[in-house]
Amino acid sequence: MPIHRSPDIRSADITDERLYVSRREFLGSLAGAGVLLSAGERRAIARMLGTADPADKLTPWEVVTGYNNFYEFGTAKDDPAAYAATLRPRPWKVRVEGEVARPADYDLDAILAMGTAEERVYRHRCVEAWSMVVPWLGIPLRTIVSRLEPTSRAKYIEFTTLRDPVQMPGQKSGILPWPYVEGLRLDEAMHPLPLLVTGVYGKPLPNQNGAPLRLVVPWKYGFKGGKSIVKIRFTTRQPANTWNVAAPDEYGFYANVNPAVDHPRWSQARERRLGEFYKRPTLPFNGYGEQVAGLYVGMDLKANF
Ligand SMILES: Nc1nc2c(c(=O)[nH]1)N[C@H]1C(S)=C(S)[C@@H](COP(=O)(O)O)O[C@H]1N2
Ligand SMILES: [Mo]
Repeated sequence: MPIHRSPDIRSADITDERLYVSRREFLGSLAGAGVLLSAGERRAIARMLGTADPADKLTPWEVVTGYNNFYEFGTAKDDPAAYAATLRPRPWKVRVEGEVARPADYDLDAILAMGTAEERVYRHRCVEAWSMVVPWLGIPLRTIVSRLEPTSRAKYIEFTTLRDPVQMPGQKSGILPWPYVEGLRLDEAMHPLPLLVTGVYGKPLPNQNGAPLRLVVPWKYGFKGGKSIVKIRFTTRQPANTWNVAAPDEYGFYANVNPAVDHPRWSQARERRLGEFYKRPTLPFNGYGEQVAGLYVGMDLKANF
């Protein structure tokens, strides 16, 4: 099969747009021109759609889908891939409630119809000091939040994972209080970066990665990315997020990636990119500081860890 070269993409055309380019439009325009992309070219395009550092290489599919935290299916990294087949991601409903003009039980498809899915390559950094680079596919969270119309009293959003010990046998253990809950400040949720993720590597989200809908907030530790979301609640008060409830000295609400704030039991200054041998320095806000530091002006990030 002949390999067609992709058209020249001038970086000047891309830079400003890089957070906003729709993958469907962009890749669609290439496909329409009969262009087949090499893996390298696909990586180059994916980089333009979100990753800050051009040296980032995508973490292989096998690792992204085989090395997971999802305690509803066990605490070992290979448990979710081995056991998450019991999760039934369809049909799926998402309850929207609290300080919002459009509270309802929405069919997943109604939520997905509120926005356009885009592919963005994001660094993903676990508090356990491993990291990956992942081509997530998802709808910008702020698009969906805007469509739901938070009231003027809404200051935070709480995201709740499914609770069903039949589908999620790990919930029979008391390792964490169930269901898993995460939260964001409303202005964090309205930032262009967070995605409500529905897929990865151009495919529907595997169960172990949080099918059918999960959060990804690239400047925060991985635990903020709640999986298999069934409820979105708008609140006036800061939500109690699961890891903060379980171990308040170790995990805060903000969880901004911060090499200057150590976890009580280990340093957060360096990380191992999965597949690499040498650790690399961890970047403030996971490398997204230019885009997000403004959200935290005047806050003590050591106290608000
Ligand atoms: N419901 C739920 N969501 C969760 C978790 C979990 O145990 N349960 N683990 C979190 C943690 S600690 C990380 S690092 C990421 C891992 O996401 P990934 O498997 O897609 O890499 O999911 C987060 N979301
Ligand atoms: Mo994590």
